[in-house]
Amino acid sequence: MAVPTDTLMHIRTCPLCEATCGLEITHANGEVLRIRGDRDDVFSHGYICPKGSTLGKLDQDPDRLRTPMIRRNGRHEPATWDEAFELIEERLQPIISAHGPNAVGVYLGNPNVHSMSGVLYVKPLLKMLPTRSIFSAATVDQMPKHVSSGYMFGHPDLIPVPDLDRTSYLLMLGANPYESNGSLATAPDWPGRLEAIGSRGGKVVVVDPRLSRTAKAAQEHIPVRPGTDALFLFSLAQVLFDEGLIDLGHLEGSVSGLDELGDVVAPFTPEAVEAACGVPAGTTRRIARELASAESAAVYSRIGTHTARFGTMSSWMVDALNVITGNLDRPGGAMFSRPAHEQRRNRRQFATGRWTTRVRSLPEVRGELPVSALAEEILEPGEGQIRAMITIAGNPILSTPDSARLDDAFACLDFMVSLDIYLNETTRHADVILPGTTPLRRPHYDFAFYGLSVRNIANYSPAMYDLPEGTPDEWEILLRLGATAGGQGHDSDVDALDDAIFAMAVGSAVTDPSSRISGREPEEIFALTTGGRGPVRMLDFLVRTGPYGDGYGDDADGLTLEKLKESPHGVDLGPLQPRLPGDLCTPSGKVELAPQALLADVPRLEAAIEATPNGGFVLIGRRDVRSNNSWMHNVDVLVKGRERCTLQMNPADAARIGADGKVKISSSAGTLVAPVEVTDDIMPGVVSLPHGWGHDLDGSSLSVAATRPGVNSNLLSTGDMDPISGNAVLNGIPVEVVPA
Ligand SMILES: Nc1nc2c(c(=O)[nH]1)N[C@H]1C(S)=C(S)[C@@H](COP(=O)(O)OP(=O)(O)OC[C@H]3O[C@@H](n4cnc5c(=O)[nH]c(N)nc54)[C@H](O)[C@@H]3O)O[C@H]1N2
Ligand SMILES: Nc1nc2c(c(=O)[nH]1)N[C@H]1C(S)=C(S)[C@@H](COP(=O)(O)OP(=O)(O)OC[C@H]3O[C@@H](n4cnc5c(=O)[nH]c(N)nc54)[C@H](O)[C@@H]3O)O[C@H]1N2
Ligand code: SF4
Ligand SMILES: [Mo]
Repeated sequence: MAVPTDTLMHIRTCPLCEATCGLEITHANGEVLRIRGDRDDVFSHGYICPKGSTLGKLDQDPDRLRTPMIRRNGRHEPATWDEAFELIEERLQPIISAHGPNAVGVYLGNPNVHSMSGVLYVKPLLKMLPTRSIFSAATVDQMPKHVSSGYMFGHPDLIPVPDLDRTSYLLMLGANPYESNGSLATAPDWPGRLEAIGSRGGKVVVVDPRLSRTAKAAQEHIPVRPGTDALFLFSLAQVLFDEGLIDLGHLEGSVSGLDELGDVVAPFTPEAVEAACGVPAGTTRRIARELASAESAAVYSRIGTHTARFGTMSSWMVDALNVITGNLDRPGGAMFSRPAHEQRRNRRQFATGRWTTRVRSLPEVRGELPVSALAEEILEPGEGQIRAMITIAGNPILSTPDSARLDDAFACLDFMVSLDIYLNETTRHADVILPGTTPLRRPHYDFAFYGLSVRNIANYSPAMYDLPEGTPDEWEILLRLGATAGGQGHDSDVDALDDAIFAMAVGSAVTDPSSRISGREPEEIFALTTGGRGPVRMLDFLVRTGPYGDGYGDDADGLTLEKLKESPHGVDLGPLQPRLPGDLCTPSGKVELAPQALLADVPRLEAAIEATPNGGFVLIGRRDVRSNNSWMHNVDVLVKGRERCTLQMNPADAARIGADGKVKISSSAGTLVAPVEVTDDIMPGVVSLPHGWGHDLDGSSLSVAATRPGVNSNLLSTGDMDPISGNAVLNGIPVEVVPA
């Protein structure tokens, strides 16, 4: 390939998943020539996965939306920004006037946490449109972790991460970072970091109904019956209490509820739960002793345990095990990151259920409602019914449970707006689609994931391409949408709104006695802050007032946006440091091992001890490194090759039912037909189908994805949920499988 003379090099952080890899992008004349891992990145050291190298293709995808679209007579047609916002105002305002703001539902998808705009500007939108009908991908994902953290540590975002690079023992449940690249524990190159644990004489144990790639690479794999992790985790704790292996380490004196915890786990002996979990009692006892005797150890669990009936019970016991083995908040154990943008958190009692859903009275959690309840909140007539929807970077028609019903519900809405980069399964229902900003055209700093990182890192990337003339950035779209929906008019002054938001942030910092800029003049702070406006200005402010910041002058060596700009490969702020008890936010100032709200769900778990398998199949999901939930299947290099949307089944099961070729899978929610893949990697009685497929719905415009549509696994998931967190049950769904 002849390299054009005007070739440019751009360094940026990949925003696609939680791993935050550094990319080195060679480009010329508006075309990406090559993307490879940035070997000088302080965190990823050159690691990259197949998705990271496709950002140029994503940007150039002809199907990607570049102008607003308005649906007229059932077809989406290009429109101007003014036309789009005028129509939003004209259609949304009467609904709000007649039925109130709760008649407008909002669904927030996963990419919101992968962009500066989403993290910083969705909140102001929701403030302007003060609806309580808020739903997000969090309730098909990690809500149990927020709930257990809220009760145990006092804040739903105080989430400990395994200290991967220093631990000598990692017990990992329901996670497959060889495919997912890790979640709620940010680390580029999980595979390399896991292998290093083995190389330094440590051990990785993977608990998973499937022999996943991660399980294959681990020192030990323990197959578990789907949905029974909580029983297994409770029994580990039972052994530790029973055998006198409790050691609180440096948290001695900072923990409350130890005796109650001991009492509550007592019935969950390894022998009692063995039949339900499928884990031999001897194995459970051995793992408990290994955990207790390891030089350092971390228990870590992810989506396979969170999207389950006892998601919060599992999440609680994971951290309880870290505490009672003395591993919470110590090097090599489970620790808390301290990101550069962190602001002080106050102590307060975590609570849920401040309001509830209308139809099933399901509690609000963190200000949102379970997405499993969205369809009924739209379909069930009556006071408080949702009549209009705003979806922001989400594809709930593929990603959330009982999708056929949600598809029907969206078709019944009076009005819908989507902010998205594609006309896809969800946005095809929208009356107006506003085109979002793609990764190469926006600045980036990982607000969400540096707070969950296994090392403290700060890395800022400017936009690689400017936005085309007249195209607003996503934060501007969010503000204009908020103002339009909130009745401030469709052509509000977005810059003035942004200035007001920034002034508010500065105003509350200078009047907060604990802030580093307490008592300073707001005007002085405005004048010193760089970054123009929008999220980059806010980043400068947050970093400078954060734990490593220059404090606007009180520490000349401290971090600023300017310093981040001078370090395109990132700033390494070092390994994680102990933070407890000082940073606990519980009213008691202690780790709460046995919060009442969690104790209340234990009887339900106890009843599950008796629920032994009935011989039917249960369905679980899985991820493939080339996918990213539902939305990267339009990039040809990621979907070519062998079919990946297959139902995995154990050979013994396949022989028993005569499965060969295609099979029909049915649950109480629906039926679909998929190719079977017979493999020893999955335990008998369990079948696995990936999510995010099913790109064959009329009205989408995904020309590549449509050639390899696959099937939507969420046609089979039901409205079933973990009652404490409202998280959907996506793993462990009873299904019937027969040859098609
Ligand atoms: N059965 C089953 N279902 C699952 C899961 C599972 O394991 N099993 N996993 C769940 C999990 S963990 C998650 S997080 C959810 C995800 O659920 P969602 O967030 O609802 O789904 P995504 O597939 O991530 O869809 C993202 C949407 O954002 C759009 N998009 C991408 N980038 C941008 C951008 O920069 N700006 C804008 N405006 N739009 C953008 C895409 O086109 C797409 O429409 O799925 C969940 N669903
Ligand atoms: N390639 C790729 N990467 C991704 C994504 C993607 O879609 N594709 N999505 C991103 C998102 S939004 C998220 S949240 C993360 C998720 O990241 P992970 O949590 O690592 O998710 P998975 O890779 O689905 O791994 C879940 C594992 O749980 C197992 N499992 C299923 N049911 C059970 C059970 O009952 N018990 C136990 N112990 N295990 C069970 C499955 O077999 C699977 O191996 O990945 C992120 N990264
Ligand atoms: S692992 Fe995640 S962050 Fe790294 S290149 Fe792949 S998609 Fe991007
Ligand atoms: Mo997720």
